[in-house]
This record gives sequence, C-alpha cells and structure tokens, in this order.
Amino acid sequence: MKRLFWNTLTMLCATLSMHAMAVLEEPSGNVILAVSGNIEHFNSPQQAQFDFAMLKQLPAYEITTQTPWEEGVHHYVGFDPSDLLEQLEADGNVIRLTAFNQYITEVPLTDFEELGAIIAYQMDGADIPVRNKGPLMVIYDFDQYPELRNETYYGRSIWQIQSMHVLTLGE
Ligand SMILES: Nc1nc2c(c(=O)[nH]1)N[C@H]1C(S)=C(S)[C@@H](COP(=O)(O)O)O[C@H]1N2
Ligand SMILES: [Mo]
Repeated sequence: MKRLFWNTLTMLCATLSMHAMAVLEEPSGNVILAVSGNIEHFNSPQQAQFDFAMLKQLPAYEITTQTPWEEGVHHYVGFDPSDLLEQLEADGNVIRLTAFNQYITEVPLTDFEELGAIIAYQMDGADIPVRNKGPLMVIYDFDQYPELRNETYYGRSIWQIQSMHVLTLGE
C-alpha cells in the first residue's frame, strides 16, 4: 500500500512537471513579444516570451485590405491572440498592447473573435520591418467592415507592438 502510494505520487509529480514544461517552450530566437497578466504558463519569471518561430506556429490568418496609413491594398498574415492566450490558459476579455514608442491601447478579444482582426507579422509575403511599423501590428479588415473606419478602431490599430497584458475589464 505504501509502495503504491509513493509510486503514484512520483508518477503524478513527473506528469505535472512534464506538463508545465511541455506547454511553453523557451524562445530560441530574439524575443519579439512579451505576454503578462492573467496567464497560467510562463517561460520567464513574470512573462511568457515569444520569438518569431513560436508565433508562426500558431494558426495563421490573412486579411487583404486597405488601411488609412498605407497606399493601396495589402495582404497581411498573422495570428489571433485568442489562440495564443488559449495556449497560456489566460483568463481575460481585453489585451492591453504597448508599442516601442510607449503608445498603449486596449483591444477587446471580441475584435479578434467576431471581427476577424489579427496581429500581423507579414505584409505582402515578407516580415514587416520596424521602419515600416513592424514587426507586429493589429490589423482590422477595413474593406470587409467599412463601419470600422473610425477613430476607435484606428486607435486600436497599434503597430510596433512590444508587449501584451491580459486583463478583465467591465465586469
Ligand atoms: N505604435 C503606435 N501605434 C499607433 C499609434 C501610435 O502613436 N503608436 N497611434 C494610433 C492612433 S491614435 C491612430 S488614429 C492610428 C493612426 O495613426 P497615424 O494617424 O499617426 O498614422 O494609429 C494608431 N496606432
Ligand atoms: Mo487616433
């Protein structure tokens, strides 16, 4: 009986620590996005850090649209932060995004789930250089939803994203 207990406990601990390790790998390239807030999985003391390869492992979505800050129609590819937050077992309804220039905006997760917004990492088939508002930017499909062409959604269209904080607002 005692033996069975210890064997079970050992197996349980092994399973738990394997689970914690398997869920979130360490970035091997440059960290381009740091996620904090109400998340369950970390790979650094207070954050979940992502390099490009990790972001590109998430399901990819595309939007082809014109935006107020680019001439002509462009093709964007990126991820849905809801998928990333699911991986981190995050709890929240809003992401607070901060850019390199310390611009901050809050985006409800429903914008990604219901309006199909993405965090883009590619434009016209190439990574987006920092001088062209990369490496990460929120993109709405302004052509499919012309009603989004207003200051609320322009203000949420943050570029040069550096970090993401998950929180719950309005409850
Ligand atoms: N990184 C970053 N993203 C940003 C901003 C900013 O200052 N920095 N301004 C926001 C606002 S308020 C608007 S209206 C749109 C368009 O900004 P622009 O008119 O300066 O091009 O980008 C949004 N994204
Ligand atoms: Mo704005």
